[in-house]
Amino acid sequence: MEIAEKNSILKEVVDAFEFPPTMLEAVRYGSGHINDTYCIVCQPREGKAIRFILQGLSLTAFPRQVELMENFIGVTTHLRKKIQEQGGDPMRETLNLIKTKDGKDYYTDSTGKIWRLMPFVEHTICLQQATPELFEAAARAFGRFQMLLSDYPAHTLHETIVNFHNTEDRFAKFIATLEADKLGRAKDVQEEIRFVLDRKADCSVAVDAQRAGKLPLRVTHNDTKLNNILIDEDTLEGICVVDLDTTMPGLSIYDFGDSIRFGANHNAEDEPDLAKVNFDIGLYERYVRGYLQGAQGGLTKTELEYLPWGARLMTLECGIRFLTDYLDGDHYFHITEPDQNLRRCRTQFKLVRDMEEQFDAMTAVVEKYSV
Ligand code: ADP
Ligand code: GN1
Ligand code: MG
Repeated sequence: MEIAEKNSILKEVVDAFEFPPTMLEAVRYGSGHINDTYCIVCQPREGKAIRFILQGLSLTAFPRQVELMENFIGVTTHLRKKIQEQGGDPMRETLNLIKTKDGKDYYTDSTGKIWRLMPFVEHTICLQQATPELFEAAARAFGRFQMLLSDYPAHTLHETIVNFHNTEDRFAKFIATLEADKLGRAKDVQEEIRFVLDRKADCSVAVDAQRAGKLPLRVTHNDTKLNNILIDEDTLEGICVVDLDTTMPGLSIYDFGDSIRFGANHNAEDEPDLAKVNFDIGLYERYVRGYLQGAQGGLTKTELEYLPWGARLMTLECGIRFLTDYLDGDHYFHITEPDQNLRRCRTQFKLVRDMEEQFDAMTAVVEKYSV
């Protein structure tokens, strides 16, 4: 068997689960920035090879790992029931856990990190960038996900990362990191720092509306990137929402906004050439249409009004988070090159500028599909 990373922890983890007879390989998989994801390929005695997804949860991002898995189990159990009631296939339309040899839902390794094993949802595609059709399909699926969870008892969910999308709090953490300036990097990123400081008031827009009781607290995914949805190869519909680790009480505008942040453009998140980074209002329109269709009229008038702010804020917030991690020494987001977090921050800020310029048009698009 080829274990791509000759890593003793990985061997320990693999040994904790029961796999079909011959394991062919265990290799790093996907392009998530947080968890350690592996694809395990096994050859049973008969039939075709079988794939699994094995994931180790980041201890840096998720210090409350047991609570996180309680959320995961609660949410997927609820989704499974709903999917079944609606005549769907819960093995394809949500994530399922495979138990350890000693009957547990996950394995805790000798460093305290939790690992979970899931069947690989086959005959699906996972995209980094979308065509308009597939972006709209992803939007429908994320809208539907929100509605499937609309009757989930939100108070039973743990806040896996406290203040995850509290942009005001993200601003405060940025200021603290800037003041510490551990690596002396601040002097070289003055323009980016100014960009954040100039938008301090914006950081309060969503939390102010929530505090004023204008926006309802819902169960939200909170990380609705395009690569967190699996699209059926044949129907080209979004079928399975993955990466449920941040599913907790939140605002619908966060889920809408994070999808726009990542998908309504034609560049990679770390594209170095900012001339190639442009917010595409055509893609935005397709997402609005799909999301509202998937949400089936379940959003309030005020939520609809704030959707464009969701896009602007999630993009600003993500840029602030990348810049904060850069100033802090790149401890949170996985990087493969030294300045990657800075490049990611710059693309986000370029997109924020574009959205600021086209904000009236963004609002008009939502109005067009809200009637
Ligand atoms: P991260 O938190 O690091 O982003 P994800 O849970 O998103 O981790 O997993 C990383 C990638 O692995 C996803 O973008 C997706 O491509 C793939 N993936 C995750 N779970 C499954 C699954 N059950 N079946 C198929 N692919 C999966
Ligand atoms: C992380 O795990 P992943 O790669 O799907 C991050 C999101 C960011 C995103 C930026 C738990 O998502 O909040 O928006 O990177 N997840 C966590 O690409 O912090
Ligand atoms: Mg992911």
